[in-house]
Amino acid sequence: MLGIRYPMFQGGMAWIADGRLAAAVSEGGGLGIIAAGNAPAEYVREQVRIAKALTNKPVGVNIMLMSPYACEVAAAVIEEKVDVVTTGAGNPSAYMKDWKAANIKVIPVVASVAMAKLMTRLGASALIAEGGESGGHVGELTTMVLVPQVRDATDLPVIAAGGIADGRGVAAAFMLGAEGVQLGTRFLSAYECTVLQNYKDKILKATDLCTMVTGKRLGHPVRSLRTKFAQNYSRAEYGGMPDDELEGLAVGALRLAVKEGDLEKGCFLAGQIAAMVKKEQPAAEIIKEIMDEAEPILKGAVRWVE
Ligand code: TUI
Repeated sequence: MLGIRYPMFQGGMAWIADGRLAAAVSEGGGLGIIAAGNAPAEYVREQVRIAKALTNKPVGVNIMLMSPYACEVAAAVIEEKVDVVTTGAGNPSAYMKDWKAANIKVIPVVASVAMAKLMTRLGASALIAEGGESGGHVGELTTMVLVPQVRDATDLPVIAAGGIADGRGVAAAFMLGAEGVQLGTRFLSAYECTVLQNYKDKILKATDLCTMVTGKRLGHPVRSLRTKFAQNYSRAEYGGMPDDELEGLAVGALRLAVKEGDLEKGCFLAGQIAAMVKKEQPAAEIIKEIMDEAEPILKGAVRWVE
């Protein structure tokens, strides 16, 4: 459907997944995805052009639907002739007709069965079933529970996301009914990922309990590294800080982590699988290593009886 060698997407990580990372992933045989995040359309146009100058392979754009610029980015991807659009953190129904008319393949993240059914009805090309092991904005369900239920709710290809960082995770996702995977945290360690070195180092040093979810009280739960900021926010959240003050704490926190490496005020988004990200590598090597590990696992189907 997409003309990619391996059924692997690189997740659209706000302020991190730029044209350079996306191009490197697409050149490596996966689908590179530029994250629009909270940026205006002009940023997205620029990144699409950077990616297209670096690769002839398809590249996607992820639209974060809570962004104040979501509407202008939705129009820009049509003008820039983007091949694939993924969406996150909301319901893209309002844009589906225009994207489809422009022949864009629309692949929304769904966090529930109801959303999977709605997106199927509205003409999505595939669905990303993202469980709460992921970094960033999280739904209620885990990957283990969400993927098979989305598989049963649609005839579309299902791409599993959340908690996958190696070949075993890919194989497990396929066993649950997925036909593709999306990885975010693992690509933070790609050479071509231009995030600050201290962000990468924090991922490389992460251990199993290094992430936590904050923001539930205001209805936007987000998984991030357990930094001083995350712990302070959590204390404020459960300590009765008024909503407007709490919102103020979170404003710009993502950008401060990525662009300034600010440990006091920055929110370092990361998935639970961060502990399994061990070294920096070229994006193409990450993809090949993972898929080479998954292949024999999937070929050697379990036999219970001799
Ligand atoms: O979107 C993500 N991950 C993200 S977005 C982000 S930026 C942000 N900044 C501040 C607050 C919140 C986010 C950082 N990480 N992943 C995809 C994803 N989408 N996970 C869950 C969902 C989702 C949730 C509800 C998709 C649809 C949905 O539908 C609700 C509805 O409106 O019906």
